[in-house]
Amino acid sequence: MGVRVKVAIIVDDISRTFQEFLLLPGLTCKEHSPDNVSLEAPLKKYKRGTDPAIHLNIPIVSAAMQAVSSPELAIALARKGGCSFVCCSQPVDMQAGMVKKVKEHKAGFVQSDSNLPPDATLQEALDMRQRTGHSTIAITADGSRHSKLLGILTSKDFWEFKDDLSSAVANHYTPLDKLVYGEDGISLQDATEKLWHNKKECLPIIDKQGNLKALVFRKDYFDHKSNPDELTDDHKRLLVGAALNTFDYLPRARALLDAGVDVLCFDSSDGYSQWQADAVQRLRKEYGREIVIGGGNIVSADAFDYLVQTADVDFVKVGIGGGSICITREQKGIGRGQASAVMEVSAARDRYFEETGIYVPICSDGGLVNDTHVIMALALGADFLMMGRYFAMTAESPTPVVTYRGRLYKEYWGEGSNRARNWQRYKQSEKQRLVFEEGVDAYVPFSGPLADKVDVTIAKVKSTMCNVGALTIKELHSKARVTRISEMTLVEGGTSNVESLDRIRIQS
Ligand code: MZP
Repeated sequence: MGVRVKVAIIVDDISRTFQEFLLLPGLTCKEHSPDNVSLEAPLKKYKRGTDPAIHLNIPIVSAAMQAVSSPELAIALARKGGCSFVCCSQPVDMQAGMVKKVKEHKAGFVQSDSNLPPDATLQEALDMRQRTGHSTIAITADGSRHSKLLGILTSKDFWEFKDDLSSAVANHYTPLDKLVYGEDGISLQDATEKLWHNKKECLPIIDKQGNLKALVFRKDYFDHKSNPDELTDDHKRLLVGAALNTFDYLPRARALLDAGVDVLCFDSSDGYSQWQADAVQRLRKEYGREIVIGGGNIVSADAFDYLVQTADVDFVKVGIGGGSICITREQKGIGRGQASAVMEVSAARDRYFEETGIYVPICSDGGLVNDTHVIMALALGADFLMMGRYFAMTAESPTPVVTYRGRLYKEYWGEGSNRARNWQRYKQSEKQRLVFEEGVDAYVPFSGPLADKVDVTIAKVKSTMCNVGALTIKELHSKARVTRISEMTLVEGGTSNVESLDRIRIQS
């Protein structure tokens, strides 16, 4: 007679991905126009009947990865209404420095990066213009960005084909006494008023000693006006997040909070752990409930309950093994299809809300291959989304653009790859030696400026929400009806029985 042994529980569910679903249209009423859609998403748990203390204006955040969230990308994304998470796979001071850079970015106040001393030649000015693409050059006493401002040289001050290019810029620039300028401490609103009243393109800001502090440009005002979703704190500084690990989280959190970080989030490929619960509780003891701490990553309802009830996190990140550069599932046989994970965890979130009146937002992290996945992740219950590859492709990610066979690419590597050497996140032994990799080192096609890409994604999300008949993400959650699709439905959804013009053009 055989001995009955307990075997693994087989979860009665197939692990599903976003690709396997399609949304069905709901009734679109006259008020369902993209202009009326709000994509606000909570970033911190909140009680029924209250507003979240902090929210995103668009439901998109960038991944805490070396190849993704640079300060430049964080600035560009916050200006669109989202938020970046600066990676913790770097020394504490470097990470805090990146956060500081974002917080110090004063929308509208630009640090002058084109400066020359008065004895520089017009040729040097021309070379600088070509190099930087900026036609406004500050002429300062020693040619550095913060020394005494003598005047401004713009393309209106000399004629490239008529003037002697070997002559000094001192003979051409508009001196300070003929310029309209602002004093250090002036508000952006007052600076803009000054530009407008005086019909100027650029307003230099100087301190009491006459040293150049910043420049304010008319074009930036227009740019600002065209970014109505800009995500700022109470002091009008851009919002930024940063990642923590469960090892040096105390000194790291201290440095990040000192630098002005708005949101903290544990970055772990498996967040269903006592390490994470201990770390969150320790941080709560130190800094209280006010600070925002996200937990994860998890893929099941029990893990959600644990992180929310035992660890006391403010939001939960969902996703294991679905990231584009991730080989965790191949290497360790652990993870879950991203759609299944999001559906189960969002059901747990809703149940928790019913029982306690506390809403804990969830973030779907990784594996979003295109804009339809963005829409599907939201429809299946995510409050907001974290993406790596999507942002690594943009001009603002920290890696250089490279060409390969005539096409433009950017480098993108996983935090669990040898290259990232993020020992804490993927720590496999006490010796902290990376025994095997969980991420790959790769190239992704270059997709241009972040703003253009995000605009298209947001336009598609809003348009689809109108098709469903939803004006908010919450409404999308409750109204979305999805159907599972067959392989043939997928084929039918592409072009069929036509020759695409692109193909014809390539062949001819
Ligand atoms: P994706 O948007 O490129 O598909 O996925 C980004 C997400 O993959 C990150 O936010 C993170 O959760 C996860 N990630 C980062 N590094 C690795 C790895 O090396 C990884 N395995 O899985």
